[in-house]
Amino acid sequence: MEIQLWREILNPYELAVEELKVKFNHNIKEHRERGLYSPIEQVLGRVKTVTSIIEKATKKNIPLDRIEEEIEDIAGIRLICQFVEDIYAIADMIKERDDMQVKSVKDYIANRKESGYQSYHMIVMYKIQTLNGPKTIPVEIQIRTLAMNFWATIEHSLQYKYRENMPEYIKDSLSGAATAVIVLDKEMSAVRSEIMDAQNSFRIKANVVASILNTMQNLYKVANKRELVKIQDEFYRIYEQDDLEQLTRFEKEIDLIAEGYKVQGIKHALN
Ligand code: 0O2
Repeated sequence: MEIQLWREILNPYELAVEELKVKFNHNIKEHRERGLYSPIEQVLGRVKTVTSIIEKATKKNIPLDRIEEEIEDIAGIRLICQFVEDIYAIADMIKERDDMQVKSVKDYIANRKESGYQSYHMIVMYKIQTLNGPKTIPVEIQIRTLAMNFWATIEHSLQYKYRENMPEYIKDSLSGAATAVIVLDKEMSAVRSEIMDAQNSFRIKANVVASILNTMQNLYKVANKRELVKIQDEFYRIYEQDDLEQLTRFEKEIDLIAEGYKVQGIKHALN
């Protein structure tokens, strides 16, 4: 197939990946801005390379003119999370969305692959707009924990290196590592609520402090120096006490002062 034709075929998949990366990253941002825990930790996306598409088509006896109908992971999104529980929360969230329809699901966590591979796969149908009008295409969404992703990334590169001839001792150590991933994810799940609480209060505090500093910066342009020094001293005093409630109260107070000067800033959540 000519390169121009491949470009035409792959274009819609590139658009879908770009759009979905923006949407899922926005989902993380929305959670954090509201001070909520985000089940999605990181978003990755890729369009399968032409070589990899041809390899898969050859392996599965798919004629090149049937690629679009038969290969469902040309567009791929990977959602990485911290805990196994998050995987199912994300899957539920995806099922609820009306900008994509779930076509099929493969739960390689409940049914681990023989290789030791664990991940939750969804094929969703997603509509994009092209110069020729709307087009609905499949996108594979892989959802997995950081530990599962670490294992899959290493195993994938070893698979690539050894192809069908992976030495037994490497298979054994991968299998041992896969078991370690399960144990690690279980241990993490057991302390999930404590970890979530710690991360959340750290993020909330960071957001409040960022907002205070932003407002103080805006006040610098308009408020009188004596008032500014007073505000600054008060901020340091409260900051040193490490009391979130007091910091939040102080944030509201200087917001009111800034509002008086009409210089209230837009708040940005920190990641
Ligand atoms: P790439 O390079 O990631 O795109 P099949 O591909 O025939 O095994 P199918 O029906 O296409 O299976 O879908 P499945 O089983 O959901 O797997 C699709 C993708 O999941 C794979 O894409 C891999 O990304 C990942 N995957 C599946 N099994 C394994 C595994 O044992 N180890 C690792 N590391 N990844 C796996 P591609 O096209 O194989 O590769």
